[in-house]
Amino acid sequence: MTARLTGDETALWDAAARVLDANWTGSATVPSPGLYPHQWSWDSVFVSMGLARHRRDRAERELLTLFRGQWADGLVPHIVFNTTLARHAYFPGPDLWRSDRQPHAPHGVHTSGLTQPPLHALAALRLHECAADAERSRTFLARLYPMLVAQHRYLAQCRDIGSSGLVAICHPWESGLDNSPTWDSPLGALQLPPTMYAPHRTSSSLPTGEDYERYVWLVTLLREAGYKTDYMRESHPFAVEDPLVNATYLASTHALAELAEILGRDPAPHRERAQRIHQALLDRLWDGETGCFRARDLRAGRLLPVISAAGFVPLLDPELPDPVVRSLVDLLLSARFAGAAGYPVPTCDIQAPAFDRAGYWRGPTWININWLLWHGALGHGLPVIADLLYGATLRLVRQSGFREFFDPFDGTGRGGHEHSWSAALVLDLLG
Ligand code: 9YW
Repeated sequence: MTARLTGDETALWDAAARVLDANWTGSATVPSPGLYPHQWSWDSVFVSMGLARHRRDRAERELLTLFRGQWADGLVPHIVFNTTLARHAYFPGPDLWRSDRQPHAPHGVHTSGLTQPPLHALAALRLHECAADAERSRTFLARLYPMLVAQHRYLAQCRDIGSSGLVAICHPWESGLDNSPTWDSPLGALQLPPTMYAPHRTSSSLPTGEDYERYVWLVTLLREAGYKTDYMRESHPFAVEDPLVNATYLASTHALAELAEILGRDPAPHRERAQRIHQALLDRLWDGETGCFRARDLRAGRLLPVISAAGFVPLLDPELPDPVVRSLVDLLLSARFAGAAGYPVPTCDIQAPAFDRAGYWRGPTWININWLLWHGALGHGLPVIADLLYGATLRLVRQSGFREFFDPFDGTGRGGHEHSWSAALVLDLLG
């Protein structure tokens, strides 16, 4: 903990640290006790950045434990299951994915077969930047670097389904924003078999019923095709280039170049790849008319209509042209995202018909999205935006605790309690 914190900040720091301590399993951190009892990929990324400021050894362990689930083709799965738990502890569990039947999957570890936003290299760089012992940190980086390179090779070789330089997601869960209204149109276009039935969720705030049938159907298709790239490219009905996923891919590609330099490796291939992603983001996902980035549906061959908070995450691109940055800032500060809301940033355009202030990724404010935009704003020298996000985020957790998500109008906490990334990112913000 840093000595310059006020008494109030110290209390917040201690409370956040207690959440991470309580959610530590001995080798990794669960996102939320009870609700999410396994290890999730982008949760571990955010958690590691908080742990780096609290218990450095655990930050490294968190990432290494996640990478134990990495497949031989480089895929970093979005869930690594804790197999000591009962199989019904969480749905969908290992039985849906059947990673044990996949030749590329690791032995003795059960995982999903999907990705999540690839922020891992960015986290590794952040861990290094705040390390007290640079030499020890380099040793850790040398161990992680080949795994990160394999992860990015997988994304470039197996997930560039549109041959555009961008990666495509094959399931809403890969976006991290599971039930975002952005997916309503491609999900609605799916032809489900008449016998399809998926167990329904019991929590009122999570996606249920029909959404779940579609989610499970997409996994079933991927599993039966052995999660193979040819199938994803040619036949899978859900393929979308998402601005959040690709902005995190770009930020991590830049981070990989920096890690290469730190380790005395060649950064040039990563720099070249970053250029390609940067250009493709602008060429394919920037919509000059609405002044925002939007997801591209590769199956329907069009940009998807809903404007969500994912459209701001390309602020992570350090080379975003000034007029694009200005448009994003204007939209972020407009009535559609900040106007009536006391607690930015809602996950969906407030004026969109699909906006739902309590609906998980359909409206509420999430700490990890605020953190990504705060980080992007700082990178573009936008202190007013960064301060707005910093202040609102701390106000949320002071008012409502480390909840999973929050009402964007009055800050009411919703979803899980003692949510790990909400606590971890507060530690990172307090620095
Ligand atoms: C689920 C763990 C995960 C996050 C996702 C979020 C949710 C799991 O929880 O998905 O069961 O719906 O959407 O982003 O990684 O916190």
